[in-house]
Amino acid sequence: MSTEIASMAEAVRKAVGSTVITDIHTHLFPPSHGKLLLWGADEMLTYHYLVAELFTVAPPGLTCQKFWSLPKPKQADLVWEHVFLRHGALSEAARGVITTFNKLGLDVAGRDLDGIRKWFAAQKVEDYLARVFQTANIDSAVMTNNPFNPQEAAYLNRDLPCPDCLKPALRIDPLLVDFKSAVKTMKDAGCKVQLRPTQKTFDEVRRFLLGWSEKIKPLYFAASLGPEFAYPDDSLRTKVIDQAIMPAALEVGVPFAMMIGVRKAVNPDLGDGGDGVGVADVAAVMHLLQRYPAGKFMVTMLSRVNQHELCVLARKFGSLHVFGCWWFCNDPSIVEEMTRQRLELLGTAFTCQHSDARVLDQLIYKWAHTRKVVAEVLVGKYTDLVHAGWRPTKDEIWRDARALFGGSFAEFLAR
Ligand code: HDL
Ligand code: ZN
Repeated sequence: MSTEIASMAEAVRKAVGSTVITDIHTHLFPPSHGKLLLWGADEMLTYHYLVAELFTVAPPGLTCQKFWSLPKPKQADLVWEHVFLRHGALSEAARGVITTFNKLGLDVAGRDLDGIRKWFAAQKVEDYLARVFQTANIDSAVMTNNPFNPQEAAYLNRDLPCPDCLKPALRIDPLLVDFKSAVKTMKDAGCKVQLRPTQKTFDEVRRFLLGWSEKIKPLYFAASLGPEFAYPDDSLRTKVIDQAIMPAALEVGVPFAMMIGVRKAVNPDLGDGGDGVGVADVAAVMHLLQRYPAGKFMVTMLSRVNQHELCVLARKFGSLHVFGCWWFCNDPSIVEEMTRQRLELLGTAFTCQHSDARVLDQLIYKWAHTRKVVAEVLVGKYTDLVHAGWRPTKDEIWRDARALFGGSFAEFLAR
């Protein structure tokens, strides 16, 4: 028996370690979108997770204001000095930078940041992107394409080249959390919308969504929502969902992806790093699933507290696809807990992770760390099965590994 277990465990670690990954939510951009695509040592070191960490250990004289006034390499120097050298790269975001440098073959032990910078400076972004995808073994990564961001919209309207490994998603937060700014954007785009929520306005919002869907062919519509998100209620948000977003999503035939539980700007001085987390109400998702039986929904939630209830809901509705260990959940201790819980409640009918990478190079560490955790959870599950007489074949192990890393998502989209 122990030989069987050992051989199964080896097969699982190999399959999870080598399966190709589909990364279903990132903040990456094509190289043709210029500086929107972040990459390299200084971008990694100034990832907003690490900036927030810097200010947990920063010396008294270093204020956020002073930090933001510095050029990026100087910001990166401060993170490297205070988070890495003086306090140890023990956090997930810090350890991730080390993993990435290591897997790129850089001299981590030497701690020569300038030498590492020189290596990155010698990379050509198009080739480097391909190298990162190959190193992480990712077939494609879904972007976050936000037509309400003027800079992004300008690039998107130029139909610039985009490598096939980057797939579009239409990001629509302002429609739900800042309708006034959304109306301005849509008006500037020629839509006959007004702040007063008339049927004409909702029809124009739907036309805006259909127009962008025709242009970029998104895999899904996406929005991040606060812990207070409720549906249905008598808010404008419910009307926008019912009169515009869901009719457009159903007409285009794409899921509506909701990332729920972010408490925006709890400390605005930290910029993107200033967001927090709150426990949300899974019933809002339940009501959407009940209201739209023909709809498809992808949901990830930010609070650890919400995970079990979300999994139970996904057992009740095949139209709900649970994905990722989002943001503050993307830490090995919670990834392990969530993956174990999801396997126990959903089998392989979920997507175990998304990288949320904002910096291209992060793909390498976010997936290396996830593979390691998920492999050990799966070894445990298969061990229980082997002890009970079930003999998973190597093909079945590879099938199940792929399912968790994008296969189930592809099946969900195709259903
Ligand atoms: O709203 C989102 O898509 C979040 O993922 C935010 O971008 C967040 O800042 C983040 O980067 N999380 O990892
Ligand atoms: Zn994100």
